[in-house]
Amino acid sequence: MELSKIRIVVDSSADIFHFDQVEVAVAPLKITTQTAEYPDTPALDVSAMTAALASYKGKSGTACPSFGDFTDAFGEAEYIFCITITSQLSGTYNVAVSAARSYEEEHPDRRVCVIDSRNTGPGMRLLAEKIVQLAKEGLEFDEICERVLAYRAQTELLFLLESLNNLANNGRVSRPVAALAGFLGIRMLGRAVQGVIKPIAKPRGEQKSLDTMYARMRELGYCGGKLRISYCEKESVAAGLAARVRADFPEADIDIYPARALCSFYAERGGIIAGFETNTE
Ligand code: X90
Repeated sequence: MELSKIRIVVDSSADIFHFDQVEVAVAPLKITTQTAEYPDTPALDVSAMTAALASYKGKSGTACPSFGDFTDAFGEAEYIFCITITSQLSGTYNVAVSAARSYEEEHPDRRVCVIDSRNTGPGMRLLAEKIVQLAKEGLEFDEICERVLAYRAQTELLFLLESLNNLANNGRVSRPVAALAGFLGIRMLGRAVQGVIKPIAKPRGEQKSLDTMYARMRELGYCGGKLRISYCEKESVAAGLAARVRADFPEADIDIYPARALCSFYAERGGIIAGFETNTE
């Protein structure tokens, strides 16, 4: 397909606001406290939000984008690929699907393919990059939809978190799971499985945690393919994972970047999220 006919629409948990060759539009999630609201847009100072939340004692939560946020993001585009955060943990996917239906009804000549990423952040970025690649290879709209779902099954998402407070307070992990982390340097290493958070280890200390994380990547089939790592505040943690990968795969395609508001809120300070390809050189 011609790249100029495509628009990629993501919710803000993808940490993407711009791509070089393809139009991108973003439906923002929101972070809310009893005293402030932070729309997850490029204008938001995410570090300031993280700092403000660290000293805030009241309730905080998040809200998915509205129907109108998605139709605004669809704009006037002819062919839309819309990638959302896992439908198991957020209402975003359902909102996107209903916005897509009404968009297609209103414009019978236009198409929207809504993809439930079954994860978030770097996992969504991998899917977006794949869409661009397939379009460049000349595939048609329906083929791209199919192939991107097949690709999703060849990717994995692991995350290493220092605190699970915000996930637990908002019911995205259970209390017993949350209680595992946060004491005496214990972290949670988790994996996205069928769109939900599955704890897989509770390593202690940064270096050991990163060793465990990389070992798990290898077990899941990572062998030098793409790796995308987002981090909240501590870039050194992401760099530590990348260094382990580079020791075995010096040529690996790795990208490291700060998470925007939604992923920063849940990953919390010191958290990293890694999306990677499995079984591809
Ligand atoms: O609709 C909403 O309010 C958004 C809710 C999002 C809840 C979960 C976000 C998790 C972000 C934590 C590590 C990666 C989890 C992978 C999911 C399967 C970051």
